[in-house]
Amino acid sequence: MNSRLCDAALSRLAPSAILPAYDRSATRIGVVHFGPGAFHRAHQAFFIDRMLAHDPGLAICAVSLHNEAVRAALGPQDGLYSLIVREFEPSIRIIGSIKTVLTAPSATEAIFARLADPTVRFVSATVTEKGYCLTPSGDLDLSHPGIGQDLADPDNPQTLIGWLVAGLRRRRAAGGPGLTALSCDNLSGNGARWRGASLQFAEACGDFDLARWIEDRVVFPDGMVDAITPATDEGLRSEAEQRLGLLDAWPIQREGFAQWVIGGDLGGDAATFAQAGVTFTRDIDAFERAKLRLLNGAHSTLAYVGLRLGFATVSQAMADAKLGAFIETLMRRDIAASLRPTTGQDLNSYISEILARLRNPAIVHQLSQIAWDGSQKLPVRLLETITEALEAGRPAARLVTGIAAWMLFIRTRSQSGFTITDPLAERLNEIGRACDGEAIADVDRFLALRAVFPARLVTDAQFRMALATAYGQLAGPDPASAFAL
Ligand code: CS2
Repeated sequence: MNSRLCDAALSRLAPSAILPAYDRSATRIGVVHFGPGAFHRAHQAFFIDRMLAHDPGLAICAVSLHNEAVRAALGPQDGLYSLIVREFEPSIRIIGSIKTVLTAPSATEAIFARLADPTVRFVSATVTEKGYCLTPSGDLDLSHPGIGQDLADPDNPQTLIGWLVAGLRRRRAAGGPGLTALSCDNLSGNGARWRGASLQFAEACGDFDLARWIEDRVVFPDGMVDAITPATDEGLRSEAEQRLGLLDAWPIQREGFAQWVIGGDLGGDAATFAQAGVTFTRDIDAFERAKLRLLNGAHSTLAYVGLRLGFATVSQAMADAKLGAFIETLMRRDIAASLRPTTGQDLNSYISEILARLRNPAIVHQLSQIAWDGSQKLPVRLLETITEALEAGRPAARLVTGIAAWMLFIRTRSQSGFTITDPLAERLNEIGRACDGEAIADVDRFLALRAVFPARLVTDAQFRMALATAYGQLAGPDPASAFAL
């Protein structure tokens, strides 16, 4: 049995492993990150690992909001884990940027101390779309159970919004400086939405002075993040152990491509971020829209259509000639038409690059993983594009296919008793079980979901009919007829 990966064991690592290029004992925490899931550890923690060679004051205190799993895995490893980057020749790198892992329910005061610590310059988050507790219009959802709980008991927060505002309250009371909040989630205007929700929460608490302080002293730049990161499984654990010669309880894997674009300049930290490969732009909206609509819109369409056709992974679905061609046309025609490329953005090349990434057989990315949380993902990934297409008089038939496939996915899962992973799972199960296969009636049941479908779309006859047509084709004996070009 190999010994565990940890600081003391680094000297025993296999020579092929890339080690942190800095002295870990000299690093200091400068970032508090909420949500140290696989994507954070494959992406932001990787970029910060590169930064630490230039600025040892940017180590991460990772905070899990709900469960002990990450702390249980990385605590005995001094926060270390391995990252396998699947390029032509896979590489394995030890990531040392996470110095401490705390679990919110059992470490409240320790987390508040970090948030009030003046040497902490950044708070960041990877909590997925649902973690911001927003309404479809992007405001704080004051009816959200977690927000209600945090308003009732603000000193024991459960949500990202509750934690940040309570932490800033202590920071302000201690006379601390402002800080920068970096959202690393797939939301358009992710920084602005986090800022707006935080201000609304502080005001709902009646703490208007704090809200003004946040307005003046905390910056929330928007950011676009991208790296395809398949979930960790036992096969990856075995591969990591074989490559390292040590046991890593939670190795991470990702594709070779990784991109982090920030709207704004980060002041004195910009050079360190740029040195690590982070890019800055004054037109973050163009980068966010392109990524969320092209890559994530294709991902969600592939997930639900691919599962209907019996595929398990992204590359398997893309290898289907008809489906692969459909996705390429969807991207190059329907989604590209909704984008406004900025200076230096070459959409055709960007689309070709994304298609190659989706077709990469070395990346075993489960469609079932992408299919989670459809009620939170589809509005920003496909519904906004559809709305704009209808308003511009552009065709929307290909765009609605992914939505129709999601409806069929929910109906099939709910009627076969399989779990639906989605914040609206209870409501979706009710709808799915009520479906009887009559296309327009089934579609109308889903369109009644105001938390997903805006009135503008629900009242659009063309949208409704296109949905019903695609839904009927996908449910029928020849589902591929739904994506005949
Ligand atoms: C995926 C994303 O699971 C999903 O919803 O579409 O996690 C995707 O892999 C990342 O956004 C890629 O940057």
